[in-house]
Amino acid sequence: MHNWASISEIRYEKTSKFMNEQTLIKLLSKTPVTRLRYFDTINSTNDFAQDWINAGTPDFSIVVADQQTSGRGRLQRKWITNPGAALAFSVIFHLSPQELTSASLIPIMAAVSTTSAIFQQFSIQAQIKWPNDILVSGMKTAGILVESTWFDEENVSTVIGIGVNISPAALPSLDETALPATCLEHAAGHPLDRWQLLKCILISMQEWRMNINSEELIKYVNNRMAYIGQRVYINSSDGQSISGIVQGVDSTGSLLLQTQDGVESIHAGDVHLRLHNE
Ligand code: BT5
Repeated sequence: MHNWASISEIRYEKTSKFMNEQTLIKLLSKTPVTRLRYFDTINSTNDFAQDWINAGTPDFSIVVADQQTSGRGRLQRKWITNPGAALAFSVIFHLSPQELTSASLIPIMAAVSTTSAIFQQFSIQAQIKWPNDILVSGMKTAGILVESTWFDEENVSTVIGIGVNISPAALPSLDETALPATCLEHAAGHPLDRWQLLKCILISMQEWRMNINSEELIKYVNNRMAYIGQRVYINSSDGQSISGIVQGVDSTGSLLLQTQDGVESIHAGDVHLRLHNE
C-alpha cells in the first residue's frame, strides 16, 4: 500500500523543481511542437497562449505551467492546478481552411488524443464525458477548454487547454469542485511521469488532427464515451434543461440524445451535462 502524501512529495522534488524550459524543449524535440514556453507559475496557460497568438507565434506553439493561479474551465468556472502534481498546458493551432470546416470536432479531437495517450502511456482506460471531461472510474481526472479567435472568415486560431490530475496533490478540495475528482496515480497505484504523458498527448494530437474528419475518430469517442445508455440532463447557460438517454456522438461531434420526442442532436456550446441522479 502506498502512502500517497509521501509519494506526491517525492514527485514534487523529482518533477517540479527540476523542470525548466530547456529540459522540456529537449524532451519534446521529437514532437510537432514549434515553440515552447514553460512557467513554474502562471495565471492561465490559455491566457498566455491568447496573447502569444496576437504576437504572431506559429502553429503548434505550446505553453506549459507547473501551477496556475487562475486556471479556467468553461463559463468562467475555475480549474485548479496545484504545483508538482498535474499537467497544465495549452496548444495553439492556426486552422487550415479544411480544419475550419471541422472546427466543432476540435474539443473531441483533444479529448480523444488525451484519452488515447493515457492508455498508451499508462494502460489506464479513461472515458470521455461529452463534451470536454475525461473520467477515470467515473471521476473527473482531466478537463479541456478550447477557445477560438476569429481574425476574419479565413483566419482562425484555436487554443486547446488541457489540465490532467496526475498525483493526489492535484485534487481540488471539496469546496472547489462540484463533482468527484481523481488522479491518474490513483488508478495506476504508483507514481507516474507527467512529462512523458505530455509528450504522448502531443504526438497523439498531431495524428488525430490529421484524421479529424475520420470515422475512426467518431468510433473512438463512441467506444470510450461515458454514460452511454444512461439518462442525463443537459443544462444550457440560458437556463433550459433537457433530459434523455445518451446514444453517442454524430459525425460533427454533437451529442445524440434519445428524448421522448425522438433523437435530438445537442451542440457543445454552453451546455453542461449531468447524470440523472447527480
Ligand atoms: C474544464 O472546464 O474542465 C476545462 C478545464 C481546462 C483546464 C486547462 S489547464 C490548461 C488550460 N489553462 C486554463 O486556464 N485552462 C486550461 P469545466 O467543464 O467548466 O469544469 C470546471 C469544473 O471542474 C470546476 O467548476 C470544478 O467543479 C471542477 N474542477 C476544477 N479543478 C479541478 C481539478 N483539478 N480536477 C477535477 N475537477 C476540477
